[in-house]
Amino acid sequence: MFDVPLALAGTPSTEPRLGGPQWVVFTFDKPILRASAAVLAGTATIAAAEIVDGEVHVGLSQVADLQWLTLSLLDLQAEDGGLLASASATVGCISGDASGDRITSTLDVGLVRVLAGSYTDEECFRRDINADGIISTLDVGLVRLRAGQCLR
Ligand SMILES: [Ca+2]
Repeated sequence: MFDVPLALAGTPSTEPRLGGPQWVVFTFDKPILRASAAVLAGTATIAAAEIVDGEVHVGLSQVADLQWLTLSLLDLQAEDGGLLASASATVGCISGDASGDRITSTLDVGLVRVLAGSYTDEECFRRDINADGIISTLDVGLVRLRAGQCLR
């Protein structure tokens, strides 16, 4: 699976794949021992909150499309005993937005179509809308269906 880096300032990044973000990974300047996760804004269900190699991995399900989703970590404790009250991150959920401009349009359809037949890699994963590992006519159709959406 390929990852969308989340911006900590300015306009949040968007997730173009169906079902929205499945996992959000929080990395801190020191390893984390424990944390709990909550949805601060938007619609999604926290399916898991795990510590993996000192990072906090938050698993999501039932993520609504066309929304800004903000996740919050609470009761953070670092391995060295340090405490942090909370941390949060926001991601835009707009399936079909291959270009990442928060609008679905014929531009996105073209971006996906031009790579139809390619395997998904770090460069082009935003165009694999159904995240099945290949950019295909299925993805072109999905983007076309969603054209005309805008995340404000
Ligand atoms: Ca695909």
